[in-house]
Amino acid sequence: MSDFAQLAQAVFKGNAESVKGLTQTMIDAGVAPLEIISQGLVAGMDIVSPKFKAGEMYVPEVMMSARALGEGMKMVKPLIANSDVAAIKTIVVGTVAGDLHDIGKNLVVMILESGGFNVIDLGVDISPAKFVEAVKEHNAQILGMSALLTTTMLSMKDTIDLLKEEGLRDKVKVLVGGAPVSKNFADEIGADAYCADAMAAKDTAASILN
Ligand code: B12
Repeated sequence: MSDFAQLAQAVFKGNAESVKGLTQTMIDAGVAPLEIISQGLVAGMDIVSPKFKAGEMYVPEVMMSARALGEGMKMVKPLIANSDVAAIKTIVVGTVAGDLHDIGKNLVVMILESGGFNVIDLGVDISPAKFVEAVKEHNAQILGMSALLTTTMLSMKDTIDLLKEEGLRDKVKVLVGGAPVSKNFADEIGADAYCADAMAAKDTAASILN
């Protein structure tokens, strides 16, 4: 098995120690950081995605894979040259105001990172003003909002309205998700896309910027 395939397998199996060891070996051998990410770390997640979609893997296993991948990412990220960083897209993510649910949001963050995105995780209970400020500060291409309560999901609309007021709506794509959220709701509030799960978030984020 090639080194890349071994690394991908370690991610798939959620073996963080093995991921760290193999990543270090590649770094020491002078393999390009973006190659380690795309052909090893993200390739491992590409084994996970279809299995999760098919119901052959469950949330805790996916989280272990994503966590293992995150360990590798942490080692490789500082080595990425500035020119490459410009090519990496930034996504600001958070759970909306009044809402403290973050299990799904955290999963989305990990999977987006596994897709090679630079993810700014704002945490929970994020007001429209904080979302908009973060989009500005980080020059984000995508904003992702999570809501798990029917009482808090309307805050997503407030954030989109504020983006419009600030003249930023054309500069950032808005993805929404969470159990009570639907495609209809996303259309109603003027979001760009609804994602049913973390894998869909990664696929949508990749396609929506093209
Ligand atoms: C765990 C949980 C909690 C935990 C949260 C812990 C934590 N750190 O998150 C605790 C116990 C703290 C909690 C508290 C409450 N909860 Co609660 N909670 C749940 C529960 C059981 C599971 C949610 C979960 O984690 N699911 C697993 C994750 C993986 O799935 P997910 O969140 O849907 O995320 C996936 C997708 O939706 C999508 N996604 C999610 N976000 C995003 C964002 C983007 C950008 C994208 C693209 C995709 C995306 O991708 C994710 C991964 O695949 C749900 C029940 C349920 N069936 O949803 C109730 C539920 C959401 N809770 C509920 C309620 C009522 C509450 C409380 C008000 C209870 C109370 N009386 O105190 C409080 C509210 C606290 C607050 N202010 O937020 C209700 C909401 C009812 C409603 N319709 O509004 C639910 C539905 C339970 C119920 N049937 O009554 N809760």
